[in-house]
Amino acid sequence: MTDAQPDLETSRELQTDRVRHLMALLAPGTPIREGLDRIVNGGTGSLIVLGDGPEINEVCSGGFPLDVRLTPQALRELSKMDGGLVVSSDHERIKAAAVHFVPDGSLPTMETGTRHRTADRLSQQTGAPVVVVSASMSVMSLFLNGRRYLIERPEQLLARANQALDTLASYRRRLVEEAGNLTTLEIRDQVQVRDVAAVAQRFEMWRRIDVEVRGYVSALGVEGRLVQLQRNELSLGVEDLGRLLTEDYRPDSVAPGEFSLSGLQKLSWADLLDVTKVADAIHLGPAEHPLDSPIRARGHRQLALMTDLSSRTIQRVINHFSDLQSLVSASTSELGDIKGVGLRRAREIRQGLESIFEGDHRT
Ligand code: 3AT
Ligand code: 3AT
Ligand code: MN
Repeated sequence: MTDAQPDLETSRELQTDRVRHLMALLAPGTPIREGLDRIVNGGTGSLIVLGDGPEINEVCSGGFPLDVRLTPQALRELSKMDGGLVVSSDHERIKAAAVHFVPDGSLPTMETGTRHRTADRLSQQTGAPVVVVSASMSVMSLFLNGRRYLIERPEQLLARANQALDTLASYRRRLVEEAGNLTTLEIRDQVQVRDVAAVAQRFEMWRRIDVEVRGYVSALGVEGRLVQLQRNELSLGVEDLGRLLTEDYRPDSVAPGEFSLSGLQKLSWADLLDVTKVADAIHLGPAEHPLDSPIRARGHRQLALMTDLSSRTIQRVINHFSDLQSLVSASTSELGDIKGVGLRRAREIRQGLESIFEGDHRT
């Protein structure tokens, strides 16, 4: 698997999305998770297919068909029998118990115990997720498409979530710092492609850790509240920053809405650390725009930071000027003459712009 193959990359992304979704369905607070915890604590094991239908029936032999509501108690009691359980795809009903599964024995698996080998092959053959509680090791695993994912205990997840939160906080600080630098350069009209790329780079680094933190939040279920609150705190304003950056620096040749930072998502971590590759991925360079070529903001970010204007009014003002520099040199009456702006808003804009030029700016 190399990073140069976009198809693999996408399918890997999709798979992680699916795993993340499943981990949320198996998170603390759900009936199925409470049942799994009971099985672990009781020292018995279990083999549970999450999904029913013809492709599952094909690999079932023996057992007892049922159709009972999935409760933690039922899950534990029915797991005491030899064999496995079939659970409906929505995790609401138990459809069969004490089933002996007979998936294709030629499917490859690295597992050793018969329960785990069966689960691995079952998931490969049917595409359905399969959950195993190991009686001998007291751990829970999720099998999906030939891979095994550990279903971690909340305390393990929390430790890693807290580390990720620390990283998120320091990435946020760096992002705010870079955005502040950019503001300074915008005021002096000294922005180069590399400065915009540096903010974009920091934005993407922040976003990646944020995805990780959100994964922990969903896998933690009811135990994830505090992590969620801290995450929300650390995300304040960041999405806005990403949007404003693209509105400010979208090349004229690209239609609004067609320019975004999402091109950065396919970069490997190593490439993301390379500003040239970052500029390239969002089409700021280097073919047409070498890193040190000058570039001007339209003014979206400064207007949004310095004033309380609606984005519609900001767009009107920006449509009127070619870039931030010509906006800055406009007089109050010139601003007030723009349709839909008026004198009061024009004063607000002037004051906002003057405040950044006096250096007392927020970032
Ligand atoms: P016990 O009376 O519990 O010993 P059982 O027929 O109820 O026997 P289990 O389903 O409890 O059997 O399985 C017990 C172990 O037998 C689990 C596994 O290590 C071994 N085993 C079961 N099926 C196979 C197989 N097809 N090949 C090798 N080992 C197997
Ligand atoms: P443990 O870690 O011991 O729980 P294991 O992978 O070592 O799991 P075992 O061979 O010890 O698995 O088998 C344990 C039980 O798993 C025995 C039986 O109740 C269940 N099991 C094994 N193979 C199947 C199968 N093909 N279908 C349904 N249940 C199975
Ligand atoms: Mn075993």
